[in-house]
Order: sequence, then C-alpha cells, then structure tokens
Amino acid sequence: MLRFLTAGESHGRGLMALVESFPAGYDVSADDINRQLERRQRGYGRGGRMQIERDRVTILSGVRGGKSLGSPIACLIDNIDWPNWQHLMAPDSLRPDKWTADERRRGKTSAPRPGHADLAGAVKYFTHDLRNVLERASARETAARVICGSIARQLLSVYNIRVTSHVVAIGKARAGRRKVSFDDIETAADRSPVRCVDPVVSKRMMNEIDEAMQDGDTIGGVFEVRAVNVPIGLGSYAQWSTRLDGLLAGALMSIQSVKGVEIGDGFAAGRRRGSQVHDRIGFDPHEIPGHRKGFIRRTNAAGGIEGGLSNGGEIVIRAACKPLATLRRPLETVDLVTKKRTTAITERSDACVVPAAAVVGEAMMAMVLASAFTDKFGHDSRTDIDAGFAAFLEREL
Ligand code: EPS
Repeated sequence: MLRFLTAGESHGRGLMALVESFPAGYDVSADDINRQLERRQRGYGRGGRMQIERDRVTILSGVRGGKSLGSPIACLIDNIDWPNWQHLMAPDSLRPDKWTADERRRGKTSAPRPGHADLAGAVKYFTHDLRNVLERASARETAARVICGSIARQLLSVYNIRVTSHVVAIGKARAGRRKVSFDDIETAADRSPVRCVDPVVSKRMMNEIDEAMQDGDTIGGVFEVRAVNVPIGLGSYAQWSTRLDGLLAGALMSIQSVKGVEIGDGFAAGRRRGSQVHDRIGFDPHEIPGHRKGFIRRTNAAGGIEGGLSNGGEIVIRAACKPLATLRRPLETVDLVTKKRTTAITERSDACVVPAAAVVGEAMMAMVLASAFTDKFGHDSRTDIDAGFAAFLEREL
C-alpha cells in the first residue's frame, strides 16, 4: 500500500510529508509540487497567514535526478511565520518569564472554541494549554497533504488520469445542477477567486463571504472533486476496507472542516427508484485512446463507482465544509482552568476555506487513486507497471 504521512505544527518550524512505497522511475518535480501548493494558498476569504507564507517544497530524500527511487520520499515546507512563534513553540525550554506581552497573550489559550478540536483534544491529551491541541489540529497541515497529492498526481498523469475540483456552494450562493464538463472545470475554476466556474455565482459567493466577514463570522460550503480516465476495476468488493468508495469518502471526510461526503447522485439517489437511478450499460467496440475499449455508460448517477470498484466512468464526489470554528465574534464557552463562563479564543483565521479545501480534496483523491492503482498494477518500478497497464488495456473480457 502507498502510505502518505504528514508531521508539523501550524506555527512550528515547518511541515513534513512522507510518501512510502512509491514505485521507482516516475518523474517527481519540486516545480509541480510548488504549483499545487500555490493553488492551495489562494481563495477569497483567506486570512492574514496566507499573506505571510509562500509554501515551497524542499525534497529531502527518495528522488534522484528528478526520478523516484522507490525509497521513502521525504519533503519539507519551512514556515515563514516561525520566527514570530519560536518562543511559544520551542521544542526545548519554553521560558514564559521571557515572553513579550504579545507572546503572553498568544500563549494563554484555555477557552475552547465550539466546533473545534480544542475541548475533546484537551481532555484526550490531558492538557489545559489549548495550543498543544490546536497547533496540530489546524488545517495548515493540509499543505503537507498537497505535497503527497502532487506526487501521486505525477504518477497518475502517466496514465492520463486527471483530477480537478470546483466549488458548488458557499452559504446560500449555489451553482445550478447544470452539467459542467471536466475540461471546463479544469480551465475555469483556477480563474475564479472562489473556484466556481460560473462568474455570476462566483460574485454571489464572494458577497456571502464579505457579509460573513463584516459580521465577524465564518461561512462554509460544498466542493466537488472529479477524476477522469480512471481504469475500470480499481478498489475491491472483497473486503470492506478495500472498497474504493469507502476509501475516497474517508479521505475526503478527513479534511479539516468537512462534515458530509456524497458520491455521484449520493443523497438524491435515496429519493428515487432503481429504474430512475442506475446507469444503463452499453458497448462501443471503438478504442478510446488511453482507455479500455468496450463497456460504456451514457449517464453517471453512480459517480464512477459500483460495488466498491471504479467502473471506468468519471469519479464524482462532493464534500460539505462547515463554517470554521474561529470567529472574530466568539461564542460562549467555559475556561478549562477556572471552569467559568467566558468567550472562545479568537485566533487570526480565515472567513472561508472552501476553495482551498477543494484543492486539498484533489490531493486526497489523487492519493487514494494512486494507491489503488499501484495495488492493482504494482509497487516496484514504472517499467513493470507500464507493461501491466498496457496489457490490461489490450485485454478483452
Ligand atoms: C492555514 C493556516 C492557519 C489558518 C488556517 C489554515 O494560519 P494561522 O492559524 O496562523 O492563521 O489560516 O487554519 C485553520 C483553518 C484552522 O482551523 O486552524 C493554512 O495554511 O491553510
């Protein structure tokens, strides 16, 4: 199994990503990783931190001459904000007696935010200092996921498997259910400050964010991630833990602030009959380049997955993000030390993260697909995987 691990605190020295069991012989380019990191940093409604950071990767191991070696790939992002936090986040002695007034203010964090990991984390790890919890719970960690996702994408691109995303709702502003093609999303979403392909809806989404910001509030939304040219038969129905839909849903759900995931028609399919939902099977003997000839579908209510397996169609998955828990007008809470009623921490934060979460969603989708792809076609070298994939494309059922 391909494994993707991350480490790092939001205001620590930096973030690390580790990719294990990645096969040898694939291009791994820091420029490609940096392009993805830059996409994650964009998005209307982001806070002050994104003005400070310029996320850039340093590849520490596992790549030589631009090609993967088959050994663990370790990567690093330096936090530019680190000098402002080094006294608060020092791995050695903290010395609060030497802190400035501003450091003392940032260092006192015992008022948990409703909706955040703060309270449950403090109880679980037995601490009254919420910084011990919030630093790792922070969505800054997703920068390291984007590194992993970018490495996964570089493998997938060899087989023409592409992943993209767009935002379909922010607050009350929603894009219609009108069909948007993968290619339209790929070209248009990056041009919108909120990753929405419809310029009119984009404006409405930005208004929703402005209004939330003016009220000292935050706002959530829904994004969609898609993948094309995924070969038929990734994942498996043989065991619950190998089902592709379960793996993708878990991966998307693991993104900070995501509270709901649906595949294909998802919840709407629960309101219709089988005859109105299932995608009829057809046969087209003509070869589609880079794709296995044969069985086709004209509809895609299944979102490209049936029985826990990719069915050769476009994979379509949506995720709903709750509004962030850090409010400029904080909610009522209880101080962990005094047990008295107070208001929650008001750290610097974002008003809306849905566009950035969509880019992280792409990374998670790419990791799961690369993992399922290598489970099917091999883990050692590109030469072996290319041969297996070519044979698979040729094979007739
Ligand atoms: C983030 C960095 C953070 C936040 C945000 C994501 O920076 P800071 O905490 O210094 O303002 O902007 O974190 C959260 C959403 C969260 O819940 O903690 C980033 O790099 O994406």
